[in-house]
Amino acid sequence: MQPLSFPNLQIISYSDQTTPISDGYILTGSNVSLEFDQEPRQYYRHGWQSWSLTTWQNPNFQLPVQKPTILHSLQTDPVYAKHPVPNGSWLGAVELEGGNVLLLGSLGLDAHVALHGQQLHGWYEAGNGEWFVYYGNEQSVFARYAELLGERLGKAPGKPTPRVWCSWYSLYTAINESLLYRVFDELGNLPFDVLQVDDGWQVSIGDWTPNEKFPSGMEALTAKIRASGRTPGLWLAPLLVVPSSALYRQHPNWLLHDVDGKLVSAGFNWGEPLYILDTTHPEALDWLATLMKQVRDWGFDYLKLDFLYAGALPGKRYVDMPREAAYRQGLKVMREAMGNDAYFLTCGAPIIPSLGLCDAIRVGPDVAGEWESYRDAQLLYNPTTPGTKNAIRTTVNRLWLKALVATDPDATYFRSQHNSLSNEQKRMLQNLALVCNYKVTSAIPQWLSSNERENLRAFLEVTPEIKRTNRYMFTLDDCMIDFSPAMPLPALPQGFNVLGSYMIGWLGNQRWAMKLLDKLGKLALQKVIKNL
Ligand code: 9PG
Repeated sequence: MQPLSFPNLQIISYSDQTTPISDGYILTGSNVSLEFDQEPRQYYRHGWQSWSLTTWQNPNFQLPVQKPTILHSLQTDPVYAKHPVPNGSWLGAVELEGGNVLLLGSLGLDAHVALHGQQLHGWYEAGNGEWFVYYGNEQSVFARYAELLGERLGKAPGKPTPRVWCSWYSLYTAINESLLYRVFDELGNLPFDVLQVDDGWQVSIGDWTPNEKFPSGMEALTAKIRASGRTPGLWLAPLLVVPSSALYRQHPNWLLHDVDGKLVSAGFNWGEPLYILDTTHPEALDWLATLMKQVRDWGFDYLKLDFLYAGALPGKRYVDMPREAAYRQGLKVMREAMGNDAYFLTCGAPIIPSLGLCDAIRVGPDVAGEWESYRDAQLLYNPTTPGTKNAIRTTVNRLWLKALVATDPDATYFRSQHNSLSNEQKRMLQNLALVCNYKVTSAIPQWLSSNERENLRAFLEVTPEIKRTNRYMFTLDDCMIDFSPAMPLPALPQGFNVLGSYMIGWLGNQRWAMKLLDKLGKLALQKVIKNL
């Protein structure tokens, strides 16, 4: 037990060791606590991976367990998905009287923080570790934490962030060679640096070779992109393996199992359960390195590696090591194999363990052409599913990471076709991309009015001066912007919604229902792209 003193605040800390540093303290211990003598006004919870909820919340509010549970390992840290008190990955913070913030942040991996009344409690899942404690103005507290993380884990080299066209948010998995070639032509001289091909090109999740929709192969695709003066980009989910893949049949021993010898599930998507490569298995690591070299040889210099959380799920690994250390080892092997000259975006990635090994991290859930889905927000109470409000909320609450790595807020929309966002909501998303200085869009020129196309061009060309005025407000040059409309969490299900929540939650856990949803999504998509 040890008193820690900050201007206007006395706290009691419990740890193995306490070391004062210039503007805070470093604690050491596998279990540490900070006790303060007042009710916190707000609690900052930090989500585990890109898509997981990051928000300030009422400390007395216990968020309902998000549904469906079949997606817990895909959307949250499944170990803590049902944790009974407010909690978050690696760090936690409280806003106290007067508005200053007290932060407890781990400086290592495999750490978690929870709030118990007037106490922040932090623990490492395996062994000992260091923690940073600081109290003061919110922006400086997070800035100092970022600095220390950078010293421990490394920073991105700070390459200029490219302006990216990505196929996902318009064409989804319905991409094919001729359609993409047509869209690339239509993009004309819009100032994009990267044309990134997303999910839909591969034979299967695990079999990363071009499918029948890309008969000319991947080198023809990169040649087409290069001919337009842009850099080719590619999406892969290299750590996932689905049962229908050849990889699953050929190398069952590379997959991550639990202590009972059962396969560890990374959730459910593409109508199939998701399994995981064990990133401590030497053969799996070799395979990953070969894959990275292969995609570089095809000519892709911008890589979006997705669903990376899978590598850090709990399991019994080939080499016994903490789960996030195992992930980081896999990430390092992939980074080295692709080379530092590739622009590397991690997605669905555990945040802190990815630092220092990539150029950019997606820091929020997927956007969608809809602000908030009634089903997902009101019935499933799921703040991680695709939706523009969810994406803005989590991204804005993670902007402190900008000091360490490029923060990808996901795509922006310009179209009114196939989109229900208001102009104001679209602008909020565009402004967030300017704040992040990370511009991605899936705009299909054929779907844009001439006005919308000009808005897109202007967006790609501007680099306004950004100032943060408070937690949710910024100025872009002289223009004031406010992200607070995206912050409120959904209301708790009440009345009829309680029954709806139960039913939809149950349905969401049925594999047949998820498969059906996948099929229906594909049908709807065919209609949308029919006229392209
Ligand atoms: C391709 C997409 C895009 C997108 C990624 C990722 O089931 N889920 O909750 C779920 C969340 C995100 C997601 C897919 C499923 O999207 O973020 O940009 O690349 O994969 O499949």
